[in-house]
Amino acid sequence: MGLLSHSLTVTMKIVGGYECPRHSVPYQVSLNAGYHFCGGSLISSQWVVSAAHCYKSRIQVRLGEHNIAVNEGTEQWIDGAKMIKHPRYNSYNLDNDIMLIKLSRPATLNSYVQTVALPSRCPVADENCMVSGWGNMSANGSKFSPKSKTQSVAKIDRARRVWVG
Ligand SMILES: [Ca+2]
Repeated sequence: MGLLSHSLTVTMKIVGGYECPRHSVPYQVSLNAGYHFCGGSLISSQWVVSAAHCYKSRIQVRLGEHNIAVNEGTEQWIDGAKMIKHPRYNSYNLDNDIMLIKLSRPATLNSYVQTVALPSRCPVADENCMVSGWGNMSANGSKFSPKSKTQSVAKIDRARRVWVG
């Protein structure tokens, strides 16, 4: 899960994406609980936006990652201090599937770790958007992710909903 070019978070998995140029999506973070389980986007030095269905009581935010399986020297691992689900999140239909994570200390912003701007407007139907994250590079999962960031292009399919997935 990542952020769109218009700064909209999506909940779908990245399938059939391609590997990003290293650190070309510096706001994309990995959420870790002993394993990678979701993505998120850094919106300020101390706040990450993710999806409410990714909620856990303990989350470590991993910033500056490209390959999440190896140490590349660019990572900042910061524990989440507060995980705040949207108060009207509905786990049945995923309405309001959004969560804020406050970091226990501010991230150091550099060329590997950057914030992304929040959207200034809502998306429209059929609008192209860029999705990033870590996921399978084929739909049936037979081609394993290199554990590196991938990105893909998707379309907004419902004009009144932020979530694509
Ligand atoms: Ca790494």
